[in-house]
Amino acid sequence: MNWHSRQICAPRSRLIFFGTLILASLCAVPTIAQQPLNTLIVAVDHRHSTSLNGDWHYLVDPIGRSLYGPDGAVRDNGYGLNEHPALIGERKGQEYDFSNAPIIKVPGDWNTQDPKLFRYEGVLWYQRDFDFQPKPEMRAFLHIGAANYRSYVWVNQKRICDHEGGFTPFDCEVTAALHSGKNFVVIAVDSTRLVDGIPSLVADWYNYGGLTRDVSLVEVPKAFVDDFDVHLKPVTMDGLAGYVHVDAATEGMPVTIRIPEAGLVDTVKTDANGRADFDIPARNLSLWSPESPRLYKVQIEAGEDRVSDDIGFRDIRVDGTLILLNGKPVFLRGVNAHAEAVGRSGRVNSDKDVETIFGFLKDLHANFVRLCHYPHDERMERMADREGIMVWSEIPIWQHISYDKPNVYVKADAMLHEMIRRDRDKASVILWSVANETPDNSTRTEFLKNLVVEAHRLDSTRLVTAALLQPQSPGDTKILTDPLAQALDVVGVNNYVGWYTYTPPQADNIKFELPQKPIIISEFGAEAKAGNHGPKDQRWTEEFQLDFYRHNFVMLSKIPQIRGFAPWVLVDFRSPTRNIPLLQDGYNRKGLISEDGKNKEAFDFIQEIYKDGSFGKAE
Ligand code: GCB
Repeated sequence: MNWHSRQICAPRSRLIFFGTLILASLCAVPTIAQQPLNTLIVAVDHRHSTSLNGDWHYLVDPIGRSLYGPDGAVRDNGYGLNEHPALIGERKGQEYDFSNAPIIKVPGDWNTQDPKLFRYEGVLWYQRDFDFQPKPEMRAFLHIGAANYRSYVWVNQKRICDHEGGFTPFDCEVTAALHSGKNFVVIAVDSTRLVDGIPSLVADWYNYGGLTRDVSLVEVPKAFVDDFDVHLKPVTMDGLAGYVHVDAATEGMPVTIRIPEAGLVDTVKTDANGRADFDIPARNLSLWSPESPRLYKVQIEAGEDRVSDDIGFRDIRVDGTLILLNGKPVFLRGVNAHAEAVGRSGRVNSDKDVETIFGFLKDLHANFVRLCHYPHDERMERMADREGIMVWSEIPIWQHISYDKPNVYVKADAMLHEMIRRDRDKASVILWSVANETPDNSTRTEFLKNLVVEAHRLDSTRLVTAALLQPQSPGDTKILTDPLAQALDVVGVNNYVGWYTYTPPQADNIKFELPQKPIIISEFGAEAKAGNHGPKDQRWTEEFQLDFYRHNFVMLSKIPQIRGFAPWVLVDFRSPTRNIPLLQDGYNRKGLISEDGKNKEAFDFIQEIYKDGSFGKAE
């Protein structure tokens, strides 16, 4: 059975709080449970694949008529059939034609590729032809790195799969739909914001629509490794453990895990579900850390299938209020980053975009980045692995979503699964975040606590966190009372004292009472337009932003259990809610760097603090 359908309809503990009745209704939720199947193959970037990036034809359907029928269900006679209008004889089909439609680049959001589409939110159809020669005994999957927000896929007129969620990959099996020679694929992407979507209607980032990440065709043997996990055994650190899952395996199929550089090899056998667990003693591994980001080539062999990955081994855990990396206290000198390309418009989706961001991180002397507020392009985590930058990765639960709706929980759960499944092979990822700044009420708390339990169940080798709202208690002592904190390993606290409340100098007198857990100040920041200079009490000047950080570091450094900082935010980013002409012009200006790559004064200040490294050395 397919991974998604299994995850949605099986009676799992995480759904218990909705009760059995609701669970039964979950399996009838049409948008997810009845959708054609898709899966998620791990380490696709390490497999041989045929890129389908490049030029695609596109057609805009602003009212969605070619995709949805009058009842809202997906039509089976829409543009997915890729028909052509009859110029002679009887009318046939609908009135559209991809063959002479304009061209759009994939990967890429549509908003920044055609000025007419800049503010467009809705349905846009992509189509391209490709050549294919089926190989005997092989299967083919269409891999889509991310498509925002809902997507519907046809290949050679067959409806193949759907996916909801704008920031995680999915793979659709196309073996039976492909033939020798010319084939075509049509993908409808709908970026409409939904009350029951994740995020919901409102977010402080741009709703870039489309096929925003790589698209490729992956060919694998009939039985192939679709998922695996190879990790250092927590606490004892004296071996490797994990599993390999083989899709379409016969029971008892041998699976070999080999790490030549460490002289390790083990062969285990799949069980009736295609899963093979292993446990390999290993005492002399060089452990991954920011100072020494060692990666090992891990080779997995199952039947005809071979996959190799670059994996680092490390232990991350909490001891009281400390975060321990490989048994030693670590302090996270970080920053937040949105997935917005620097120096050009649009989403980060190339090696060059990623290198630019990591150039800034290195320049800042950061050892940590919070990839907000959704999973980023997989290249980011790969680079973090190589560069020794620890990562916080988050699903897009941002402030208000429909916490009371079971089908929304199903979506959140799917996004959590997809995030963890894609990136569990990345040593750099130390924190899974289930949400950002959510309202403190019991429905929300139950919802998120269940996600925390699920994250731990899926992955016992990482810490679970969430960014909580700034404590709002009256007076100068801010007491964090949100009960969600108790469920978290590490508590993220967002804080805008000196920007949304108080003035920067007033921050000196503010105190915090926070849980006795490791605390990361997951956001703090103030806006400044690069090049706008003036007195330090004048908002939107670089001097104000600098003064904000000076006072904030004084205030925040007094929190004894603080284990990391992430200023908000590395680079100015597009936001539909930032509309002060000349100062904002559609950008959130809390960047330490402008959208065209210029450092503001605050960058240099934080760089000095991080470079010095004495901060957080106390332990
Ligand atoms: C926040 C949000 C972040 C916003 C930021 C701001 O608390 O988590 O998404 O962009 O504040 O600039 O207001």
